[in-house]
Amino acid sequence: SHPGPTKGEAATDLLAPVLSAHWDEPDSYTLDGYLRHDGYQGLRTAFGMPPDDVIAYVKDAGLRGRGGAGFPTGMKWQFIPQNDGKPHYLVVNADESEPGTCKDIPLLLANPHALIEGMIIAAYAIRSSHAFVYLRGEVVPVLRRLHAAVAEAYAAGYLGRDILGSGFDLDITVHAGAGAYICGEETALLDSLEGRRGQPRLRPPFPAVAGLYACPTVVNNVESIASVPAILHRGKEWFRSMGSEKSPGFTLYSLSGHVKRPGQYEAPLGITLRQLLDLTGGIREGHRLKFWTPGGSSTPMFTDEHLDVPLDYEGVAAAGSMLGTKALQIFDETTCVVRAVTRWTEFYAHESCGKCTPCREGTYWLVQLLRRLDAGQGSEADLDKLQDIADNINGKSFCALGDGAASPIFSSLKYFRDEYLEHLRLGRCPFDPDAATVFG
Ligand code: L3W
Ligand code: SF4
Repeated sequence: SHPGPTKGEAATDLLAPVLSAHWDEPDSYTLDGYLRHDGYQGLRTAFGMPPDDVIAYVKDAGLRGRGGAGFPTGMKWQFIPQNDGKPHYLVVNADESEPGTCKDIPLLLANPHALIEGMIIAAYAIRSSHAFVYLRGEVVPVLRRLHAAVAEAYAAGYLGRDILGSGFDLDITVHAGAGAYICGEETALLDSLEGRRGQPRLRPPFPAVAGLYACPTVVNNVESIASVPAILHRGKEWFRSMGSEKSPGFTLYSLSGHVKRPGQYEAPLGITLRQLLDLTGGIREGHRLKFWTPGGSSTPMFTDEHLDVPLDYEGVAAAGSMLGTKALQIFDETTCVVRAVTRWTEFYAHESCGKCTPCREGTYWLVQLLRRLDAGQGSEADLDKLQDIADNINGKSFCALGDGAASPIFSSLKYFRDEYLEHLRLGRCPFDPDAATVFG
């Protein structure tokens, strides 16, 4: 089974189910199930256009990367040099591991052919004949499902030689990673795919210039690529009729935590948390919102002041955070913010690849300080030390993992400094009186 978009009693007209429209059908993941709902029609449209026109079309539609950075997808494709005599590669980043992020895995389980169709269109556009999916290795059921869907696509003539009589050839290789968060960073992913230890490379050169096997490579998130077939089939005007000028279209918002009906909610960009809470039935009974993340733990946290922030790239940035992966983790007033930040920081310290000093050493020391504070030990000077260490990681690390690790420190000190002090005043966690021995 897979989580479908749960419809609330009210406000369902705010939803825009496209990728998730048929997830509740038992065969949604099969080729037959996909074909029943216009599957592979976007590909037929694309094959009727020269590759450069497909790139221009996706660029005009305004699709932006759904993996965290929001970079324009068509522009990324356009960076691939033409007539350079080198192989070009398309690599799909399916290494979903950002805390709270849980959209690509259900999408792959329920609708793998949307990804495969999008990959064929993207590969055709950038003139690539070999595409890869780099999948998070722990999710074995997804690996099996993806292998089965790729096999179905080969058998039906959507992959392999002379696809649909177009003269275009494409092979897809599905690769399972070994479970490292850093391999979701695009250049570490490429190193890992080449068989090396996954650590970020210096950029530039960006993958578009020198990526997989030093050849021009497009790396896109699962949801970005899976969104392409609907754009080709239903039109860029349809896509632009949702969202805003700079952030058009639909997207998957993943709500988790203290909400009545957690799950995937597909809606136009720019919906607010207040509206999404209407759809989820709200915060669990008898409780109220305390803090939340707009796009995973790497994006600065928000509070109940931010319920009406438009959840698009510009709106969230203007309010001081990032849309990121649209992983909305919702915490009510029973949650200790110091404990939550400690857990996230333990994750970053564990996943730090060790290549650069600010992140490798800094995340370790953040964890030591946070565990002590969580147990009500230490002193107020430790809060300044937290800020100082985070300052020395942020913007001074080799890749975005370091910035991500610093972000919950900054935002928790900004909004919840008093809660840290309350731990020190009581000599224990105010939310968990029995946990005074967490440290040591
Ligand atoms: C050619 C240029 N290409 C930029 C390409 C670049 C990349 C894309 C975006 O980090 C964020 C991070 C996490 N010529 C180019 C160019 N590109 N300039 O554009 O690049 P960038 O550097 O803005 O971001 P990024 O390195 O892709 C991604 C945040 O996402 N994040 C992480 C989420 C984790 C997951 C997951 O687990 N699935 O997505 C959450 O917020 O912190 O800021 O392709 O090559 N001049
Ligand atoms: Fe590795 Fe962290 Fe440096 Fe990124 S910031 S290269 S994860 S040590």
